Amino acid sequence: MWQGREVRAQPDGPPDGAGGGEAALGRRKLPATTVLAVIALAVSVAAIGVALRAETRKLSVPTTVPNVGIVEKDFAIQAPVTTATAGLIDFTVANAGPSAHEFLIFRASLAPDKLPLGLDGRVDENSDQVTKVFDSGDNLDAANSKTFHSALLPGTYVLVCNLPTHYLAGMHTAFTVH
Ligand SMILES: [Cu+2]
Repeated sequence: MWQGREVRAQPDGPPDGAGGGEAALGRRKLPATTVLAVIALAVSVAAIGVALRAETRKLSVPTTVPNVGIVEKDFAIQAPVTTATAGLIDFTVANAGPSAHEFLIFRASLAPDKLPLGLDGRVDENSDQVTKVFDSGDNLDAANSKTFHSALLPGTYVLVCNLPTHYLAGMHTAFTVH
C-alpha cells in the first residue's frame, strides 16, 4: 500500500531557476494515493472517536434501573415505595389474587380515588384530566409476577388496575416521581 518511491524527496533540484521551481513544486505535491491514504486514515481515526464516544455513552447509562415492587390483590394496589427519581423505572408487579389484574400508570394531578370515570365505572383513559403513560396490556394471572419497564418524567401518577369494577373497588395508589 505504501508507495515509498512516490513520496521520496529528491535531494536537489536541477541547477536552472525556472525548471528548479517547477521540479520543487512537483516534489512537494503528494501523489493521489498518499492523499487518499491520509484521508482514509483521518476517517478511520474519526470513526474510532465516534465509536469510543458511543461506548462511553453506553457505559454512562446506569446499569441498575431502580425497581419498585408492587403487590396487586382483590382489591388493592400496594406499593411499599411510592416515590422514585425520574428516568427508567422498573415495576415488578406480583398478583396475590385471587383475580387476574392489570397494571396501568396514569399521570394526573388528581387524588388517586378521584380520576375521571367512564359510564362503565372504569377510569376514562381518554380523559383530558389523565394521561395514560403505561399499560400492561395483558392481564396478570393470580400468583404470577412480571416486571414492566417504564420511563417516567417528574410528576404525580396513579397506579391503577382498570378491569371492570376494580378501580372503584380500590385498585389505585399514588406514585410520585421527582
Ligand atoms: Cu384488578
